[in-house]
Amino acid sequence: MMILHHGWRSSASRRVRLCLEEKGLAYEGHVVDMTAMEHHSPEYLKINPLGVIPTLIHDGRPLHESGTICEYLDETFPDPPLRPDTPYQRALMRNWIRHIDGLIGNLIIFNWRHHLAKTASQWTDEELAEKLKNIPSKERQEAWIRAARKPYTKEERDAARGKLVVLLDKMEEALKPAGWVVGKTYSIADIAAAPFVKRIDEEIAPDEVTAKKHPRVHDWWTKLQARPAYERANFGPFLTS
Ligand SMILES: N[C@@H](CCC(=O)N[C@@H](CS)C(=O)NCC(=O)O)C(=O)O
Repeated sequence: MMILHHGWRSSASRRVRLCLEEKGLAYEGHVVDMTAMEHHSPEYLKINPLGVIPTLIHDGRPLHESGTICEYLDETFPDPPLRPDTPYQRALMRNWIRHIDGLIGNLIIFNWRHHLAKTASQWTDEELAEKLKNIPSKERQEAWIRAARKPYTKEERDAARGKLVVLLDKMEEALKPAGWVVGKTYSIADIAAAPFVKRIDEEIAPDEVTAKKHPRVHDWWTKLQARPAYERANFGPFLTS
């Protein structure tokens, strides 16, 4: 049995859920409560030294990094395949995943405002300092300080939105030959992009995921959401509760 430590609204977790569902793999889901800092507890840091979600446990062994987890799942359970069949295209797929991973900070600017800032802003300075001690990376410490004390400004949100729109531009170009991000078929590159496009379409820049602005991305997104695995992966709305 596989166990997935995840969050319903976490983009990286959504990727892995989508991959598991595409493969038709059964798993036990453990929701990690980020507002309670469960992902920075000593027990969790043992299975995920970066203190982030998701983490997959397979055969008792933990694995972190959503892109790596998806590739691991595809190698371990090859049917249906989710990687292109040439080394070159697989390399391109990895570069896409890496590129999209590098954009996560631009989602955090929006996500955390709705989701974690409400809780974090109520912590006292002492509580905040105590929590920061358990966060492994400087970058994420800074993100929590921002969530707790210094909300992102309109300029920062605009800049982040701009970078996410550039992702759509890049995808628009990549989708030209076959309607998928890499090569001729659906792959982990599409899975990696899906949670980002979900957030952009839902809230960050809905007018950009349109037939008028990015027609190929619009068609790709319609096609991706129609996949039975998408429904089962339960991306859900971000902005509720
Ligand atoms: N590159 C990592 C990113 C994981 C990540 O940033 N997860 C976020 C949720 S989407 C998280 O756990 N954030 C908690 C924190 O930074 O404290 C992956 O793809 O697994």
